[in-house]
Amino acid sequence: MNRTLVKAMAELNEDIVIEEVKSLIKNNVPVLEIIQYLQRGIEIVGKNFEEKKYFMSELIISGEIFKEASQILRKEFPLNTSEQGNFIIGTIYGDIHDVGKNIVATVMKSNGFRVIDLGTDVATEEFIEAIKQYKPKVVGISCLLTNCFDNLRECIQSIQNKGLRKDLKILIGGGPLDEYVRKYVKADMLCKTIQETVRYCKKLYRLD
Ligand code: B12
Repeated sequence: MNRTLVKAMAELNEDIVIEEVKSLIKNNVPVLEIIQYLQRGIEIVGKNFEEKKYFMSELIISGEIFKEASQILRKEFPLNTSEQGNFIIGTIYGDIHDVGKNIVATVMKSNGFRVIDLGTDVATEEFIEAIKQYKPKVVGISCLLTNCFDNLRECIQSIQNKGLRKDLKILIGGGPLDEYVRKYVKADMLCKTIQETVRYCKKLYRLD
């Protein structure tokens, strides 16, 4: 556990975050481990926001710092151009959080998937159109807001109503999601970590 990085992220100390990320890379610390430290730090930011110790401005800054660190980390992932299977990802409508989604997209790309990133605040219809066009085996939907759980449920139900779910697994992810939510929204799988996501998708595409 790298306390310096967790603390710097939690306290929004951009210079130290960037310095520490670079130093950990230099010392061959695995990229996914570095992401975990950043994530632990930003979780503290969220907690401070909840407890009204931080405000909207701090939330915005934390997202920016995480993105800057992700850009440095992105260069460390091996480029993989084999594109063995389509993977659609997007953040559910009503929700604009994209830091986690972007990391998942990057790691999936570097593991040989052709990633179709629909962005944030994605309408059900956009997911449906993309599924028809790209015919993936897996669609990943990100959701970080409790008040978007019903959107997630509606979206998944609509995909099913269109008859598109037979050969498709719907994967969900995002900080506040748990097994209870997965059952409520009727998703196939909840992945809390990037490793879990890659493992699950590789198994489905028989790439492991
Ligand atoms: C940064 C941040 C923001 C930034 C987002 C910037 C951006 N470009 O994304 C900004 C400032 C815009 C923001 C806005 C808001 N936010 Co905000 N935000 C956060 C914060 C601090 C960090 C989120 C983050 O980036 N985490 C780091 C990433 C790496 O983690 P992650 O997203 O969970 O992703 C990981 C996994 O979950 C998984 N994963 C994620 N997505 C997916 C998808 C798939 C398919 C898979 C398989 C896996 C997967 O993989 C990732 C890597 O491990 C969280 C706190 C928290 N604990 O999450 C609050 C938090 C999510 N926000 C919150 C709130 C309330 C808001 C606002 C409503 C505030 C307001 N009053 O306006 C708005 C909502 C705007 C909107 N409509 O979306 C609450 C949500 C509470 C709730 N349960 O609903 C939180 C939890 C803070 C809190 N504790 O109160 N926020």
